[in-house]
Amino acid sequence: MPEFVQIHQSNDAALRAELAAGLLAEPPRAAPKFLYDALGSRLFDAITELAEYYPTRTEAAIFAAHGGAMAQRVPPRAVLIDLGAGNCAKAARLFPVLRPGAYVAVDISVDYLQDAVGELQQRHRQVPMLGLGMDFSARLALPPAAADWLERHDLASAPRCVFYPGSSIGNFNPGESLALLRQAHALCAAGGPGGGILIGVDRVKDKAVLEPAYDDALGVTAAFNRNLLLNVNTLLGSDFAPARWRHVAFYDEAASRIEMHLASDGAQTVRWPGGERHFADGERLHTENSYKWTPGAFETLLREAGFGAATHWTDERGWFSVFWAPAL
Ligand code: AVI
Repeated sequence: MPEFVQIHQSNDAALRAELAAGLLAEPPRAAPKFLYDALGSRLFDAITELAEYYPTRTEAAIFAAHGGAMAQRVPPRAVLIDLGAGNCAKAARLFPVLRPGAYVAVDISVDYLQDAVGELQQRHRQVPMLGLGMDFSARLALPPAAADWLERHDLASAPRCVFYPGSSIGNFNPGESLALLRQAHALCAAGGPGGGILIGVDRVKDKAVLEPAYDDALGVTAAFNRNLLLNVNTLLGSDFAPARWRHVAFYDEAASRIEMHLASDGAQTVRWPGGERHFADGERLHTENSYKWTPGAFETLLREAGFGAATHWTDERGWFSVFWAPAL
């Protein structure tokens, strides 16, 4: 049977304070984590099916084509630590090639993990599995309950493979990415020799490919972006009217990032208990960045984080890369 541990979640008051501070900031912003309520997560799943959104299927093709080569780097019987595991589908597909000795699925809430880890456990009964609910974007480290779980399964000194697919690292700015990778390195280095990180990274490419991926013809990404306003209304008690906000997504070449915003359609005032903000016509609320990397710049970042020389696999168009970097 899998075990589940939930580390404390931000309470409602803290989330409300964070949201209000963002809405009152110059320029106004809301963190991308607010895109992912139940409907937002389903809309994101729909995005991954869109013709324009190439990252998910490109990464899946890289894993399918090069899984065997990856398995030669990732030590067998490693503790596979899956960051942002969700439905655990990506790790599940790699189980037959990576043959992990244990599986730790990490996501913001164990509620997202219960069913998927339960099902995976049915298929791999001999592999100890732990579902860990925690906000690893705030701090990535194994909580004492997870360290105890490893001890109890005699896995405290097994090599650790941090698995971070999906190019989610791109939703952090370079400084935050470095901090997260340093923590990932410390996590691997605390296990047995041979561990490292297996991470999916979206690459710098032509604007003509990047921009439609974040502004699709069906308007699914627009709905995903606007749904953040409904989630904010629920959490903060605000009165955003999603129909009065336009989805804006563009590639900033100098910063190597897609920016997602919501632009006010007409002048309007948004109110919530204890606060309000006036938005001028066209004024933007910044909701997400998605950084794109060159392989060289990402290798340098991995080095700075403490990892050894990286290897990466890519698709034939060179649009996406999966990196393996040993912890040394
Ligand atoms: C989750 N993350 C990697 C997605 C991305 O591509 O940055 C989120 C997303 N935003 C709009 N479309 C997809």
